[in-house]
Amino acid sequence: MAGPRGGYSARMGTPEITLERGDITTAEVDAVVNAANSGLLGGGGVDGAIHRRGGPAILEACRELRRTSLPDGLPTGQAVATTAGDLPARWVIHTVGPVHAKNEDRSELLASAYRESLRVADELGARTVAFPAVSAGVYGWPLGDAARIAVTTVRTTDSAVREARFVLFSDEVYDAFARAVASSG
Ligand code: AR6
Repeated sequence: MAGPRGGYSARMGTPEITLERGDITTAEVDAVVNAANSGLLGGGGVDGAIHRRGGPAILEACRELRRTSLPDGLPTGQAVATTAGDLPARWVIHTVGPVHAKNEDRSELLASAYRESLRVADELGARTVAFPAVSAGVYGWPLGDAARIAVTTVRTTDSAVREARFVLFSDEVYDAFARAVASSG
């Protein structure tokens, strides 16, 4: 394929999407994505579960990021990696999804959270990546929209990641993702 400067850039391909009902802290993958907040110092939901199960090394690595490259925290839609501590993965990729807003379309920020997570995964050399339903809990996104944006974004992002495994915590969330996969072809 002709690149922007007339050279040739090989397309890496797009990840294969798989769905699983379960707890992401048990996922045996190269990298686990965390639905974090900008402060990066932990929280509830999947963030709390990852820090609990992964142990103090993750929090220590997040504190180090705040001390060095991210003094103001991680902006919404961005992603950054740390050790996975005691999780059965090599890295945690922390991303911050947008809070849902009724009067503003923040879809692009949610898409960015997935794209940036895949970009960081590529930098790390991760080939299997587990994702939660970013922004679909405390941050209030309607499940159908959250699932559709997640699936269409991952499906259209050029990446060397082979498998993007959505690990979904309830039947309701799983069903929303299954519908999104079915309707995105
Ligand atoms: N494995 C997989 N999914 C999980 C797990 C788990 N162990 N635990 C919860 N979920 P949320 P957000 C699901 O609220 O909406 C935190 O306090 C959950 O059922 O964790 O992006 C952060 O620090 C839901 O479907 O993330 C932020 O402050 C999905 O994970 C804020 O919440 C996401 O729900 C981020 O909110």
